[in-house]
Amino acid sequence: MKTIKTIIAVILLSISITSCSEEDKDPIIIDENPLAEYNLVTNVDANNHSIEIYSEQKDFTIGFNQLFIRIKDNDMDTYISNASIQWKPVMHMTEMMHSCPKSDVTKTENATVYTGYVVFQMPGNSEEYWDLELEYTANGQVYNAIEKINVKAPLDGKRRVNSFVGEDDSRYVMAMMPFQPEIAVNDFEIMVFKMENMMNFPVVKNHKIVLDPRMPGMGNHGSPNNEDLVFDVGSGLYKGKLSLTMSGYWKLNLILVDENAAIIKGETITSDNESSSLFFEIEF
Ligand SMILES: [Cu+2]
Repeated sequence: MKTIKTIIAVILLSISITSCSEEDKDPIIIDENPLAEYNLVTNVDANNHSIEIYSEQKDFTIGFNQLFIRIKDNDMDTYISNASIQWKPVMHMTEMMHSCPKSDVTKTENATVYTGYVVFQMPGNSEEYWDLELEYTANGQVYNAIEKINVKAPLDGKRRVNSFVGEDDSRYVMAMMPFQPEIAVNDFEIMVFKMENMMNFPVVKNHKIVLDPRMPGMGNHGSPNNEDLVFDVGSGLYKGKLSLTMSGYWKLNLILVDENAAIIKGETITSDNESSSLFFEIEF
């Protein structure tokens, strides 16, 4: 009887130890990758750090890229929190070097995760390539890193970015914000940047974007209830409504108009003119 009691006591004790240690495991779960649902697009090894860059997409792609960064201290085997990060993508072309539109890198709710966006206006090729320059401060020390990155054209070949010279002789970059098109009136957002010089691309404010979506494969018909895009100060985006009445290939014809109603780029669709020189494409 006594041995049975002892055995029961041992069993109970071991159960409580097990459940206790199970609870103790919880804090360790912090080590789970908070970016597991994103794609690791590059890992920069520098300064005994691994700088991991994640994207919503599979690769660095021309157009809008929302990116996430974590910096791992390889000695400590921990991720650095409260770093401040600056980045500069630079394309090395045969004739010149230039950057592209980008946001600042900001902190997220997770202290080890930083985020920002980059709008690549052209892909790399065998002779021309992109570098990502990083300067970051961690634990009071400034570090630099640089990594060659592979910026690709989208697999479906659809246009999500326009890089052009406007009627005002300025250079512009215009990117479509990623969205899931549906047979409905969709929220539609675009970012517009001016190429001030080779390295600076400030957001263009207070213009207007006229939207005329068409289906070239079906007599170039349009759709009702579209709304032209107007500038939203809070987000820095141009926001409007895109009406898609059926699935298939749509050409989203655009006209960029400045604050004085002067056309910067794009043409009206008529029976003689089937498309604008400024457009995005979707197929769904
Ligand atoms: Cu280039």
